[in-house]
Amino acid sequence: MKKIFLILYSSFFILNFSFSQNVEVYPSHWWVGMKWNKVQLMLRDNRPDFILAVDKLVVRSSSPDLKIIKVNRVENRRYLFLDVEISPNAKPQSVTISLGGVIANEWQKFPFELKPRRTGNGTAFAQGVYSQDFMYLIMPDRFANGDYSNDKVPGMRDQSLNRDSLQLRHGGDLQGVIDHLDYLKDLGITAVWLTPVMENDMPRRTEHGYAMTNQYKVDPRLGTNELYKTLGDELHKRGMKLVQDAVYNHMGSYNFTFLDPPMKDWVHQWPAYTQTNYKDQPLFDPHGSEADKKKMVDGWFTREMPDMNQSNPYVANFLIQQAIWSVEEFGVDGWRIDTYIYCDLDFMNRCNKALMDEYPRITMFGECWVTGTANEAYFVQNNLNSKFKSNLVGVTDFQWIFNGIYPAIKEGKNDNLYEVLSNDFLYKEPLNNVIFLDNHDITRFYSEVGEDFDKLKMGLGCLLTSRGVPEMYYGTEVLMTGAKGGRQFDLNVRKDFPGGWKEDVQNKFTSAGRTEKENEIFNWTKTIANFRKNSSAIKTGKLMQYAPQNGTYVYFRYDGKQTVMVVMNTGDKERTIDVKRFVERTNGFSKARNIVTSATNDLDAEWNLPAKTIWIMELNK
Ligand SMILES: [Ca+2]
Ligand SMILES: [Ca+2]
Repeated sequence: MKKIFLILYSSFFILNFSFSQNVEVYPSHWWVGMKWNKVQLMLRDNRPDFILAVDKLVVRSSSPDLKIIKVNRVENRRYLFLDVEISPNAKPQSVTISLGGVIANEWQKFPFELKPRRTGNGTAFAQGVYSQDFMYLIMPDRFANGDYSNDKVPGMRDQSLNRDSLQLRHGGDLQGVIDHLDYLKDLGITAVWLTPVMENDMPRRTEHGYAMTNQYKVDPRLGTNELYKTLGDELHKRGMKLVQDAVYNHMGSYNFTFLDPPMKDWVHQWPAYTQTNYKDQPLFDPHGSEADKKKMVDGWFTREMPDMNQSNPYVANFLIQQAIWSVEEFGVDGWRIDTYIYCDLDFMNRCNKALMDEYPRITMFGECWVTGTANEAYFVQNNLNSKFKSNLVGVTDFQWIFNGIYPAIKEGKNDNLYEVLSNDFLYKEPLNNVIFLDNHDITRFYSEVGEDFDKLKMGLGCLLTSRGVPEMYYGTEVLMTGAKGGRQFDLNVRKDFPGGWKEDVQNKFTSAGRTEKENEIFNWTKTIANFRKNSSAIKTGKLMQYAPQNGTYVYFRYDGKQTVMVVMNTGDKERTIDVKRFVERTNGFSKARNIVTSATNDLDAEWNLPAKTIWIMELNK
């Protein structure tokens, strides 16, 4: 029986040698030995007048290792969804899938590769991003231009290229990121998160990447799929990690699945354009209305960003498979998930689970821009007694920055930071919260604190010693400024990194190109980040904080091996602290060494803390 099958398959292959150029396949290939071995292939005939779902359609596979389980016809007959199953024992090979009607010469054939798994099998990649890491956020169009030949790509809708306007493209790319990985490593960075790199073939405002038009193809102005793979490899070579920015909630309105949808409910349809209410409360409010909840989840983010219908099983498979495919293809280590709270949360749990099943160490953190710790905890693994239980590993911790750091550092209100951290009992693992001073959507921290150098130093000191996964936005280490608001809205926080373009007069990637102050903040960051790299107490230890007193705030990071004491005076005047008050944690130690200046203080003394100062002290016997 087996032999006959083999003969049939091989003769079939020989008779039909040329492949159709017209069938697009998503995902384009898969791997042998994956847990996710039942794959739903989305096929599309890219010729306007041709259909794939012909009458009396027959679909064949050239290999018994890839079985066609089900052929799904959908409303749009130019599409087909094939459920295939890959044998657990399959060897890497190229399978030919053929589609045909009654007449033999009308067969359309395409190759489908079953590839060997990426080297390391999920150990050398998919490593997860944890509190041990220091993550750097880059908007690739604005960081460095490593390839001038891809600045404008013929045929793409946005043909702008003008660095004088923040609305237009600037030419930065993946090669520019690769060229500066050693700079980042030197700074102490261990993980790089890029705003989305997949194709955004939109007519305007394409700098941010959140309006994807093809989720499987790297934007040609940033590079190619191959170059993105190289970026992953180059990061791993340096012991660093790749974080991919996923957008599951929406896509760009020029996405091919919106211009030519497989079915009407691929996106959420409303009788008239309906925008989300941007309100997280209806999702957990016991008094909330279904109408508000529906508007929140199914309403569109903007007119240019149609809302994907994740309760449609075809959409769900498309998104989940794209996620797994990206990890294996590019060597992704962790995910940042955009607009998490606008997604179907049950779908998000399924998607996260599929990734965690395939890659046990992988992590994902969601953008949960909400106000209130309980609200934030709802969207992540938590200790709440709510009906819905999220399996999300981490969140972008907007409470830490907005309700904790801003009041503490801008106004000297340390109590606010103390209170925010005291609410950590709501999180299952607050160490997984991603903390930050700034990102691509909010005012740069240096501008937020009125370009007060001491306040920036305090902020960075806190960022690198508080609990959580610290994230730094590109350029903060060289005093980049930019405030959100006004006509430019978020564009002032998306300026170019000076030195990323060969025509730049200043090059702040080198110490010679930086001013004294810029070098001071760069070295401040580098010193603490590199201390942190070897500090078990900060990376994974516990936090103990003391109620702020007399304008000062003191917390400890500690484990069985190490104790680090962080002392802050956020006020305008020198303050005295009596260190004996902290005996619960200083017991057994006699000295404290400042990890930046190496100055040593006795622990049985009073310390005079200058105004606007943070001291990070390692305790010694
Ligand atoms: Ca370029
Ligand atoms: Ca939505």
